[in-house]
Amino acid sequence: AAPVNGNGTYVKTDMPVKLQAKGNAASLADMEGKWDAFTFNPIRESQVSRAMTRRYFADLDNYAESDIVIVGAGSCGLSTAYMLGKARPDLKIAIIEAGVSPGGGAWLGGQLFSAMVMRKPADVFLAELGVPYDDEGDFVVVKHAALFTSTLLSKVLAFPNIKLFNATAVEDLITRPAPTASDPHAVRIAGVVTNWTLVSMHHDDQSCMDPNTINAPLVISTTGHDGPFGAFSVKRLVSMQQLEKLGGMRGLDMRTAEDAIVKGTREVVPGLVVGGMELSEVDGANRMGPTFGAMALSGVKAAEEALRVWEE
Ligand code: AHZ
Repeated sequence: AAPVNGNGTYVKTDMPVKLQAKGNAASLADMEGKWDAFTFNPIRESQVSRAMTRRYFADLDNYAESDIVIVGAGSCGLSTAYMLGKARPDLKIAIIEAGVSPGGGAWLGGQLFSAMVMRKPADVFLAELGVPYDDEGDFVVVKHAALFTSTLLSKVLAFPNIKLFNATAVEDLITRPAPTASDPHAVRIAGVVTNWTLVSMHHDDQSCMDPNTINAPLVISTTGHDGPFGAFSVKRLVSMQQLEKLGGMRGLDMRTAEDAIVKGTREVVPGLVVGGMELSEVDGANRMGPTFGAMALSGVKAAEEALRVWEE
């Protein structure tokens, strides 16, 4: 059979016919007890290189015009992507994640502990994903945070209309003038400026390496609270004078923080929806520490907000 690409469609291969031979197995059972005679099918290094680079550059070309860009693939950004990918297979959605490994802070439950706590009613999101949990009354516990994150990630990556560009940082926002009666300098966000994260980290000691761009009428920013990379878009809104100042994330209060983040998830300036802990920096909301229900449901609401804006 011809090889298939990630979208499940058949693609032409450059592999010369004379290299295609032996070593095919219909199932793992075909290999059992036959390891002495085992051999992989032949390959040439350039085929590996081209198999990767051709797809990557085709994706860069394709997603240079996206419908929605999600900045940050933490628990909120991935939850947003899941909802959008499921609801709207017709939309082209790019996720830009600065880290090599997507998932943000959601690989552990808190500190170095494995279990992840979600307060009800966020259990419905786990049920939607098919992630098992222990029911402890008002909250549920997933046995390992990585089970939540890897399940969510695997579903997001399987959507044919979603492309994750990891190890890629958003360095700036694209803006277009959108003056209003009260603010002649108002803009709308119209895409993102990107660079490979390793390049972004070396602007101080390398000569100028200019960035790349993705045009999109709608950007959803979920870059987490302030830190080396976090709260990226909302800090930029302040420096470009589209927000007067940030409220600044307040201390931890589990009782109030999660409701505030979910309720506050919204389009903060035209074309930019903000969700997850990045929002706490805008609104001066408390942090919640190691409970993740608000991240999942802020993602659900961010997707709903994005589709409302999209349809306007
Ligand atoms: O790498 C970042 C992380 O994976 C990524 N990111 C940040 N800046 C970026 C940029 N370009 C591209 N400029 C960028 N990617 O954004 C992701 C944010 O994930 P996160 O897990 O930090 O944020 P979240 O809001 O999805 O989840 C927050 C989880 C927290 S923090 C917290 C507390 O401190 O009390 N409690 C919870 C539940």
